[in-house]
Amino acid sequence: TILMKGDVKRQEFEALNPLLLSVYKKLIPPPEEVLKQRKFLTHLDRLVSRDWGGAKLFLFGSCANDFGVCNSDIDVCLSVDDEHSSKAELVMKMAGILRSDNMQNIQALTHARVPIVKFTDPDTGINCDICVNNMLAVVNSKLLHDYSQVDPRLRQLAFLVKHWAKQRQVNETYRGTLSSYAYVLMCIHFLQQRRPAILPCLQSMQPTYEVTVGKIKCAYFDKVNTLRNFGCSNKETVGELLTHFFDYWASCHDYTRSVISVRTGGYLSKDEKDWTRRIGNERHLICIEDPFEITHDLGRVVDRNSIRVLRDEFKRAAKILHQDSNPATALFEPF
Ligand code: 3AT
Ligand code: MG
Repeated sequence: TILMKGDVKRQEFEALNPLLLSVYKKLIPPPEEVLKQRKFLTHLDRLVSRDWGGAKLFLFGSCANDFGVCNSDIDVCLSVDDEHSSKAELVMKMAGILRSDNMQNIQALTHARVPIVKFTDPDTGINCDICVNNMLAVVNSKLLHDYSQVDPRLRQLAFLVKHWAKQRQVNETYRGTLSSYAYVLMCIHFLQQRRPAILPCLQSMQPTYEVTVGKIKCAYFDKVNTLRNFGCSNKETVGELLTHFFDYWASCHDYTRSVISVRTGGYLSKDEKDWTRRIGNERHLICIEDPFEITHDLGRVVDRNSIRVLRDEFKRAAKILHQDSNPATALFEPF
C-alpha cells in the first residue's frame, strides 16, 4: 500500500496520543481530593451563614470550572449587599471571621487590584482565596464549565496546556505571562475554529441563561447536555489537537492584527477593538477578548519581553511535538 502524507501524520499522533492521555489522567484530582474540598466548603459555608447574615459564598475558578488539576487552590467569592463598606473593609471583616475559626496563614490583601483574603485550612491543608462581590468571575467560571461539558477533548487539551504553562513558567501574570483563565479561553477558541468544529459558540446561540452583573449582561445557551454530539464528526485526538494548538500560536496567529474572541466564535481585528496602541501598561501584544467584559484584553499583562518568551515557548512546544522521540517528557520539562 502507498502511504499518504496524511497517514504518516496519523501514525505520528497514534504514538503520541496515549502518552498525552496518561499525563492528563495523572492531573485529574482523585475522588478523595474532591471530597476533601467539599468538606472544607461545607464548613466555610456554615461559618459564614452563622457569623455574617446576608452574606453568601460562591465557588469560582478552577474548582468550579472543571479545569482544576490536583492540589489547586480554591477560589471563593463572598457576595454581600453592603453599599457602606469598601471591598477592603469587607475583606477585613471576613479575615476576622476566619481568625475566630482558627484558620491559618491569614493574609488580607486589601490594597490589591482585587482585594482578597488568603488562608489555609488546618484540617485539610487546603489553600483558599476569598474575594468580594466579584460575580463576573463566578459567571465566567460557569461558561468555562459549560463548554467543558460539550466535548471531553476540551478538558484534556486545557489540562495539558495548563500543565505545560506551569512547568515552563509561562502562567505568571505578575511576570507578564498569561493566566490559566486566558489559556482555557485560547483552548475554547481553538476548538471553535477546527473544521469540523469541535465546540460551538454558546454566546451566539439562543440564550437559555441570562444574568446581569453590574452593567454587563451575560447571556448564552447553557443547555449543554443537548450538545454532547456537537463535535463528533471531527475525529481528531488530543495528541493532534495539542500539536496544532502550538502550531497555531507558534506560526499561524496574526499577532499584529488579530484578536481571538470566544464570544463571537471567531476573530476580531485590533482596529475594531481599538487595541492598536499602548495605553498605560496595556500593550495588546497578544489579544484575547474576555467573553463578558469585552473591553478587557486578557493579554494586556504581556509586555515586549514576555511576548518573546511566550512565542519562543509556543515554538519550542510545537517543535517537540513534531520531532522529539520522547515528546511527552520534553514538552513538560521544568523550565
Ligand atoms: P488555576 O488552576 O488556579 O491555575 P484557575 O482556573 O483558578 O486556574 P485563575 O487562577 O487564573 O484560574 O483565575 C481564577 C478565576 O478568576 C478564573 C476566572 O473566573 C477569574 N479570572 C482570572 N483572571 C481573570 C481576568 N483577567 N478577568 C476576568 N476573570 C478572571
Ligand atoms: Mg485558581
